[in-house]
Amino acid sequence: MVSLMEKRGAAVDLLTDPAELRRYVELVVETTPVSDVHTHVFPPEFEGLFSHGIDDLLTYHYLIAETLRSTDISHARFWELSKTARADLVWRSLFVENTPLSEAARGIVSIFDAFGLDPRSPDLAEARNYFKSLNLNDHLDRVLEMSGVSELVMTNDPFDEREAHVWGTGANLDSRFHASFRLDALLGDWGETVEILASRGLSLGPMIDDGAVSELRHFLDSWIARIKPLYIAASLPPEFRYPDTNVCDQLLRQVVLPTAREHGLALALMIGVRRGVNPALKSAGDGMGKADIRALENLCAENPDLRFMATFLSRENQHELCVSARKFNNLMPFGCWWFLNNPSIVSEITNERLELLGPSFIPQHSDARVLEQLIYKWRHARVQIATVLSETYARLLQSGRAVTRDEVVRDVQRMFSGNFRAWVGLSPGA
Ligand code: RAT
Ligand code: ZN
Repeated sequence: MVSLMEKRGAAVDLLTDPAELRRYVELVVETTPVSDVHTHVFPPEFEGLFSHGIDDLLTYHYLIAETLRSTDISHARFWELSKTARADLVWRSLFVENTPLSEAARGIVSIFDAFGLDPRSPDLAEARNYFKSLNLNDHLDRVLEMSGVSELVMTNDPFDEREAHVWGTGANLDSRFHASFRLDALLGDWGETVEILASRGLSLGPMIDDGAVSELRHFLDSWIARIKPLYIAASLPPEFRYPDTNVCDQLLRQVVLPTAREHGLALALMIGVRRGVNPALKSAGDGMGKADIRALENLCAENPDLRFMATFLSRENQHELCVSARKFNNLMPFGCWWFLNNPSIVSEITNERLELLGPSFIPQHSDARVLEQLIYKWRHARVQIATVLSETYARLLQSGRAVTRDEVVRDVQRMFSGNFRAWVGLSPGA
């Protein structure tokens, strides 16, 4: 006997067979282009900031921390080594003498696989020759295609001299790369900001008075005009509170929020990082802590005309973020950040977001720093997202409502690019 649902299925292309549903969701998630909303990848024009190839991949800070757990070398000695020697050491300790079980190490294996390189090689000779032989612009196109990334957002720091130099040349930048305006230096260390700005001819005192506010606003306005960012961003420690009585609060209220408002820019907050927990590890030494979600809720409540994007480093905060986003429709949760970007946790967070928010969130950003990381970060994330999403549709089917192929495409497009593009004011699907 043909059920009512099967009859309807034939008419409107309903996915009523669980196995077919799963295959179709996997296909759509695998092939839908993504807007990568937060990366540290730069195009080749950014000299000194464009990272690519095997030595950059292996000296990624995630792998450095892991290597120093599996070798006897002292931290000080490690940092004395050249980049090539560090990469050799990482390869030997994590890929030859040990099995690459961690997520960051498996990522390298996925990249080797994508380029047909041998992940069991005893050394890096083959990989080095391969990456050396590439034409960089063709390689960039290929990596973006292999990752299914149609556009990506860089992290642009107006206080970084190298950036100031590139933007100053007026070079025509690759239109797949968007800018974001990262203000960690300003919000995190006023003393250092004053010094950097002094070297650029701006003299600010230790106090944030009207003069300083207007100088700073002018400085930010001119950078925004130059780099045309899609949003303003900052990473913040677990101790971040709003309201507060400190300099960060003053700068947020008097400089950052008014600037976002005036330029119609969203504000992306990444909360929960404890910088330099182990200074001997340098760039690999940051840790995390649980933050107070009320700071973000207060910001959203006080500024209903501003749009916030937010992610947290603590798993507990990610669940709280879903609840906050239900209360504030000017809040967009994004990504499974840094220490949360592991299959088990991506799956958990994506599930809780779907359960609490439907498709109104941005499931992942890559946070890639080295070009080829885009390949593994997106391949791995897509597997988790496809599984969670197909299980969600399967539950819906069990409850009595099947989805159509068009609905699956619509949902994935919304989560992979539509939500972000709408949030930052880009036209849909361009
Ligand atoms: O994920 C990372 O690679 C971190 O080092 C940070 O860059 C973090 O994502 C950040 O944007 O501060
Ligand atoms: Zn980042």
